[in-house]
Amino acid sequence: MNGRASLLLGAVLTLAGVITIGAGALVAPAAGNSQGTGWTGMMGANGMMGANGMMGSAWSGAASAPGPDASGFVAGTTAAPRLVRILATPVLRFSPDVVTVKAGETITFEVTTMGPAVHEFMVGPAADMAANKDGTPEITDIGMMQTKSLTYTFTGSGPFAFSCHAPGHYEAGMKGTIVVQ
Ligand SMILES: [Cu+2]
Repeated sequence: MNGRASLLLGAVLTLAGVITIGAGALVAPAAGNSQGTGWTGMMGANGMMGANGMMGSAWSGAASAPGPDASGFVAGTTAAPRLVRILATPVLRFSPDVVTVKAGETITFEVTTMGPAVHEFMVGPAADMAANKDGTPEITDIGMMQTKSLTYTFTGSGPFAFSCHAPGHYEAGMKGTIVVQ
């Protein structure tokens, strides 16, 4: 598949994903009618695009470890960082866009791109996000369905943040907040 065809396919898959979310909400009260069955077959929870299908499983192989407010929380250390998974979405948002950490905690962020836009993930002092400061820890060129990881230790009280600096993305609001407890 050439690059252009690949890009087009990506756009179609992304569009289908957005439609699935809408259709799922619309047909939920009327499950069993022909329209609902159709969406479920190809695009629904167990279909190609759904939670257990091709698009879902590609990024849900490992769940985020419990956060400070959840039972089972274990603070991440440099020897055993805590895993936080973040989705970079085609609407130029991170999901989740707020991550809570304990002061001094070491976190491994696993960032997966969903959709055709290529994203970046930078994390560090909030002031360095706005400035896109050179030397701030960052992973780049995270393409569709790719996952890349970055490990960062949150020393001090911050404020810390994360952001994407692919052209225009930060300006469009592709940023997130680190809450230090
Ligand atoms: Cu981005």
